[in-house]
Amino acid sequence: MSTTIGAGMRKLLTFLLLPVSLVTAQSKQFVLIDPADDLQTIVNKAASLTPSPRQLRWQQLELTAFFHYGINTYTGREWGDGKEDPKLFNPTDLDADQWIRTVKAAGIKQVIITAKHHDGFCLWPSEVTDHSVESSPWKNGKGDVVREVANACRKHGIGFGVYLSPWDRNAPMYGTEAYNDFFVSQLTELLTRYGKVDEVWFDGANGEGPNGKRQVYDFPRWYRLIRQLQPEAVIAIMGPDVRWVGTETGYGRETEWSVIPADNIDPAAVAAGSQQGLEIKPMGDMRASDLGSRDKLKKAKALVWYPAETDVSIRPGWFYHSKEDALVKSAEKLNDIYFSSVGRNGVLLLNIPPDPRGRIHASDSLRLVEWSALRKNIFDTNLVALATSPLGRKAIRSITDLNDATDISLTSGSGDVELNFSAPTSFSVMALQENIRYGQRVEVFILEQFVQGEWKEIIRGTTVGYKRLLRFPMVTATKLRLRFPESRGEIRLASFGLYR
Ligand code: FUL
Repeated sequence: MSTTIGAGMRKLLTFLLLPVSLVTAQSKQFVLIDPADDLQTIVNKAASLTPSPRQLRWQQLELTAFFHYGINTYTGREWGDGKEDPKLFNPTDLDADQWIRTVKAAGIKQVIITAKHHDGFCLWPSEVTDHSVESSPWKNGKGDVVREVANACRKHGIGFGVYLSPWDRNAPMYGTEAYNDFFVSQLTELLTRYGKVDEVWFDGANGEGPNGKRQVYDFPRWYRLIRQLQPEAVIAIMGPDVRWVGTETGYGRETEWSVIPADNIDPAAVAAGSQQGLEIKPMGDMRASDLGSRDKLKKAKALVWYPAETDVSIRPGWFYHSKEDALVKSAEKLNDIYFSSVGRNGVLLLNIPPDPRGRIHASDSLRLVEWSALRKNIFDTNLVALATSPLGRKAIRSITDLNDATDISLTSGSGDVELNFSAPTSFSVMALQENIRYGQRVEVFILEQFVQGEWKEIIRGTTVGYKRLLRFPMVTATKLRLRFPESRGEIRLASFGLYR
């Protein structure tokens, strides 16, 4: 957003000088659908949307972690009622550096700490409540978990995010307008005390507070504050940048579009230029099995770039309970989740809850180490890099160089990627990536092998987006082709991997 001219002046200039189509073209995260648009026009509009820089950075992380930690860690509950004695919070050996070292070794690039869960207990010494670490025996009330996590993130080059629960079962003013001010104060503390914040996570839970009242959350005000104080932070999942995938299983949709309809983009605001960046949470049915097919686009009023985050816990619960030590997900299960989240055009948000000592328990860290070894083993050698192709060496390099900004351009129907191996080559995993800086376009892809004079299908799928991973029974082939029979325009293929 321009800061060199006043908002009123900018509105006026935009309104006078630019037709609506140009106004929307400035911001590529959303576009209005005109009732007169035919399907092809709508599809072209969908194909033209791209992530904002903050959304792109976030998508490239692929693996992120949640740390659910707080008073519940000491009561054995999942949802506290806000009446817990802060004195219960007493980690004996809190080591945030160990949390970050553990997740970093597993390839995780960003973490989110539950600075405040629904029970209202703050892991940092908030100025606006005593219900915090300040009233706990830990470090004689002088501790700050949020700071320790932020510092460890900075030291290890890991992104840092905060979860601040809008629902607060402790705050006495919850359910009144004063709570929105209280929430703004807490958010301001989190966004100004700890350096760069990369993600702010708002949950949708909106239960009753201590006085039995429900709160009307002032989300627009909170978004404005975040944009002002931490403009590079993505706001998830009750926010404009990142959408909840719709389940807490770790499994995203096989067909996962990052461009989906939104019902609440205000055409008047867009035309007036006052809605240039997306500063509202797109509304619509975000839990349906199909969000972004042509059928859905046809009925849309507006389209937005609104990618999916897939959250799941490594344990049955979100918080640590010792009785769940034997129920930590296996490396194979985590890998299946990886293929079904990151491998389905999502970002995985894996919860790893610290234990009452204030450390990641060995049961969890062992599984993380095993899972990461499993991934390294699978993705060690990209066989595509060993093949020749009529497209040439340079093209093969572009799609195997691990750089998602280098790509090859293909058109639907005629732009096949043919590969020839000098000897029969076996593989059972395929990885594809679109260069989403140009948008998401692939609607159907098919991998085929040439056997006895004929092309025979190995595997097919629908969307690719930032990343698509597929596993299938081992195939041995010397001649292959990857086809894209349906797409929403030019395809920018950033990577093509085949692995054993
Ligand atoms: C939910 C919360 O109610 C859970 O406790 C957890 O924090 C999860 C990530 O979001 O809605």
